[in-house]
Amino acid sequence: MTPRVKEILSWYRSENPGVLSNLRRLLCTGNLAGTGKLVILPVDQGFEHGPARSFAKNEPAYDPYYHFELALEAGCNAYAAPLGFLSAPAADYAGQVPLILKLNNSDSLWSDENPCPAVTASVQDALQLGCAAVGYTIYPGSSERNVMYEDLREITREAKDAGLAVVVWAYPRGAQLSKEGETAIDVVAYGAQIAAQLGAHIIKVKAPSAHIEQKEAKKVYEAQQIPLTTLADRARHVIQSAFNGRRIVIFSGGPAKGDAEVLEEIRGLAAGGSFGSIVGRNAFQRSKPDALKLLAEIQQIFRG
Ligand code: FBP
Repeated sequence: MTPRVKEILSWYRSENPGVLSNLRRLLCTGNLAGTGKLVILPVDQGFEHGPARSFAKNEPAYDPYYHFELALEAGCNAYAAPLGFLSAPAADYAGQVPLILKLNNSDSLWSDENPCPAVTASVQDALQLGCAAVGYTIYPGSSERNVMYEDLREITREAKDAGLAVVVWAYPRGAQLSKEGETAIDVVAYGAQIAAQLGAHIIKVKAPSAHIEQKEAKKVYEAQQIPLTTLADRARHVIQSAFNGRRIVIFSGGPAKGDAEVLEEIRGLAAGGSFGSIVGRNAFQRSKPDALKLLAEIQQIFRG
């Protein structure tokens, strides 16, 4: 336990000892243990985007065992996946890396302007797998958002009763948001706020752009001259929007890109106070040696 981890846990003091222990597990595992930073491997893309789009670039990644090995060898704080990918090899890796079970998922075979993921696993599944946390995606901006918020309310209550931490993927999208608006600074910050209000312990958002989607918000951003020029400015604003930095906010890696681009983005996020990153495609769509090298560089940046 380091002073920084103690400080972070103090923001969650209203939670029970089970939840606090699991947050501590997440913060005190892997190469970044004790720093207050997290690098998590998420592998739900097989479900979300389909197997070929996800794994054909690096064929070993079709194998659910591969991702446990990758998370362990890379010294990640945790590994997040849907029920099938987690449970297939889970017995062979019991207790070796903190797990986050994604409790809902969408597929790409049906495109819906207003998506609503299916609930694909339960808190009971997470307990049986020995998970540290459950994960849940909300799509603020979808006409179905209230279904997700209300399901999450129930899941959060159940997870916390069982002593599990709650990680929320806050991904605004829906008919009334433009494509650019999905990552607009005002929208990403709003998504982070909603996730915090819904009881998330860890909030995962996409890296925000400088675009402002909502007219009423734009007036305030301009009047208050909220700095948005650099990625660091924007990351700082998103983190401020999640209870003034009293919630762990991490940023997703996005589609696969070159090392230099990934690292530049991570530097910007780290400079803005990001608590870390959740890096999927930019990890498992590279050969394992390349992924290990990149993840080590990412961890080095967050370590400072
Ligand atoms: P990546 O690093 O691959 O972007 O993974 C993060 C993630 O949140 C995954 O958990 C999820 O499958 C994916 O992004 C969703 O991406 P999109 O919303 O673009 O379909």
